Amino acid sequence: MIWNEKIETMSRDEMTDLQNGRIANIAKYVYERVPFYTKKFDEMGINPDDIKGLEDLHKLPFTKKTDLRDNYPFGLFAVPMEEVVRVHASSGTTGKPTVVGYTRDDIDMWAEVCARSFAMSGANPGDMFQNAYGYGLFTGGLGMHYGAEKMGLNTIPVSGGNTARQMTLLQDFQTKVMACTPSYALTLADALVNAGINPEDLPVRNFILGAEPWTDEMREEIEAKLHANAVNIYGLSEIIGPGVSCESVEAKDGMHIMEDHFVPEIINPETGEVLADGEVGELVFTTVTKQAMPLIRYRTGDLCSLNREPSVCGRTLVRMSRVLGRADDMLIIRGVNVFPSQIEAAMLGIEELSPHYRLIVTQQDRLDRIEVQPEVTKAFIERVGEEALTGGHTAVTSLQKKIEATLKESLLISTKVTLIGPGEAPRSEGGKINRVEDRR
Ligand code: DLL
Repeated sequence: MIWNEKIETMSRDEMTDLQNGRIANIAKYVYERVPFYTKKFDEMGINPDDIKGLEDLHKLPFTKKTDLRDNYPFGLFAVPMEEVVRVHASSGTTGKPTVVGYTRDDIDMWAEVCARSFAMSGANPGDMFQNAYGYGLFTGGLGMHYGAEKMGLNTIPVSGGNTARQMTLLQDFQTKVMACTPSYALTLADALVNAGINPEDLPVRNFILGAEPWTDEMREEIEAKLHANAVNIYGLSEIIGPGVSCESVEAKDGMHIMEDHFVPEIINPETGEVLADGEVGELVFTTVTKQAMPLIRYRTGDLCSLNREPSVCGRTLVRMSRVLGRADDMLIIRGVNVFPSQIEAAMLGIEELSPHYRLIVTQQDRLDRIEVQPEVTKAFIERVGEEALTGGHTAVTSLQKKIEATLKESLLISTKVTLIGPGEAPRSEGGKINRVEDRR
């Protein structure tokens, strides 16, 4: 089903008209209400009345994550605190968290874009829905929760982690739709098999996965293991949370951006120049309807491309590709740009490996070096024996060589590969996973 036919199948001309009006409004709104933008516009000599729409968007300043930190916690809010009904925050690894705020209308809009996402993922009103995104300051849990209730799903607010409980609910409540991170979907698949439960016997058929990068190869693995559809959902706290974009289950080919609320651009991350559809660059959003904390040309750090071709699902909303990496987790290994997702995609075809791995990044003589530690399958260990991994067994050495050759072919650089045993690589315990150990 399509949740909002009028918007989601709008012609390009109608969408452009809608966006033009909203861009003009938001430029005035932030200029009048947010001192940070008043100052920025004045410094750049921008008169908000001159901003008439999409064509003028490139004249506006970028907003960066550091601007949120500099105005911590509520300095970018455009409404008095009495109008703010919710705050969320995303935990950074260093420093203060990034704080975002919502008015009641913002919460309604968020529920709307999440309801559209559920429909895209194949959910229908009345379906049993198990929400395994974390509830709390993280936007995943509550964001999806409100969208699910808006659609009329039977919402189970189980939150993240506690795999034993997730499995009980999947069986006893007969869950049909489930949301979690893709890495947790894999944790769950393995746990089900270990508990002697065949996922095929469970009614769960739609997984709505996001909050971290993953690959098409990983989708195949998840779908095969769980006997279900897995669609990609994208979002970030600064823009709203989950529901910025989502794939349709019919196409599974790029995530439709809710562009009536979040106007996307792709830029060259070095020069800031706007790139054409199809070109890979940094994704930038202008929120055109948000009240509490609207952001102008917010630089997400996520690298992807845009596609305006109509989709087989009937939606006309522009699609973004998978996130290919983050501008800031790109590793430069002897002059070559490498993203962890490329390594993952290259290794997923190798039968002796599980989909789990760890990457260790070090620096020697000011050069990044990367050690790839893929985990072998149980079947492989049963064949070669427990000690083989450390003992220089020929099967191990030849597998190592095979992986090194595969990585060299896809990354164009040599990497060191060390095999690790089943269960040694990090697993998702419910939330986002971190596979890169940066020792620089
Ligand atoms: O992760 C919101 C979310 C919750 C999205 C649940 C989807 C599902 P943050 O914690 O602020 O918000 O992290 C945002 O996560 O800039 C991306 O780098 C990454 N990310 C989110 N979704 C995807 C995805 C939530 N589908 C940051 N693919 C973003 C790749 C994703 N990366």
